[in-house]
Amino acid sequence: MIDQILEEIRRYETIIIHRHVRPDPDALGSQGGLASLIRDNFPGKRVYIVGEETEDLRFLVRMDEIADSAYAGALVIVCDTANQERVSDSRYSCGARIIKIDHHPLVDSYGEPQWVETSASSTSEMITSIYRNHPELVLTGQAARLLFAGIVGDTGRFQFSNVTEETFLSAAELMKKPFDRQKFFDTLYQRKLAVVRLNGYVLQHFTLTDEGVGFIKLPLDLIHSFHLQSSDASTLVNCFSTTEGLKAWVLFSEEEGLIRARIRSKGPEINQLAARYHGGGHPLASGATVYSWDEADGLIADLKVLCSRT
Ligand SMILES: [Mn+2]
Repeated sequence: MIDQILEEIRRYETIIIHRHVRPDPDALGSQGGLASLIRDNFPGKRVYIVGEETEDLRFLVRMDEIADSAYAGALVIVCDTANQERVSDSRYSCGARIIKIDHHPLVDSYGEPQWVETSASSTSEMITSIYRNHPELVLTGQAARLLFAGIVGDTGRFQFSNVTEETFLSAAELMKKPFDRQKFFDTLYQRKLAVVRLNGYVLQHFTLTDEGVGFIKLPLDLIHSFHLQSSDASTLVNCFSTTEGLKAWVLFSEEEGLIRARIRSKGPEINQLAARYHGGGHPLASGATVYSWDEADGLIADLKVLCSRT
């Protein structure tokens, strides 16, 4: 599959790389890392990365602004995005061909070829494997930093169950390249004071049920009282994950007109449940959307049923 993808990359002059909306380090790391890998090994090709930026992760990589006309005859590669709805920048379908590179369970078939490896910790680990299979390729410190960021992000610093021997071998390979790892970690995990205060609120106020379900509801007015946006709350999803007796948990943060549910688990598989609430994701880490606090209570009730079975 890797050779097939390299072959396609060789065939196109313009390559535009997309990833999912509300990007995380793996989305940006796989997107930016792949772009670097192509630019550094196939000089002369036009390689662009597109999608909305988020303030917190701008330090990783910046996006390109391109005209619609750039898509004419272009190869589009979509990284880390299971379904087409979640692709950032709807122009992804305007190229000559789409390739999907992803590690989420296959929910939406798009692209040809589709390279999907659910056993990979991250899409960044998959991109790293291109280099590991072709050590003759140039991999710069900047590319290594992005791919390392993606692996670190999706594995919670190498502690989640998605970590395999391949994950460490990939990270070891990336660490051979020159980038400032300490500065990277310091910047990635630095938080605004207001977020640290909200973290304190969540720790004080989350509920733990007898079934082992943890949840916290963050209405918009509460988030605003901390001078934060709903998206700022997303970084707090794991802040009470070490609580004894916790099996699965959800952080609800309200936005204009909807409530985002970030669901995590230590055992019970929660992606089917997320799919019933307009979402999806991995067996132990998913996202969903509900449209009222009543619906949020429904999700919690379903999660309790799931947890009482295990
Ligand atoms: Mn990912």
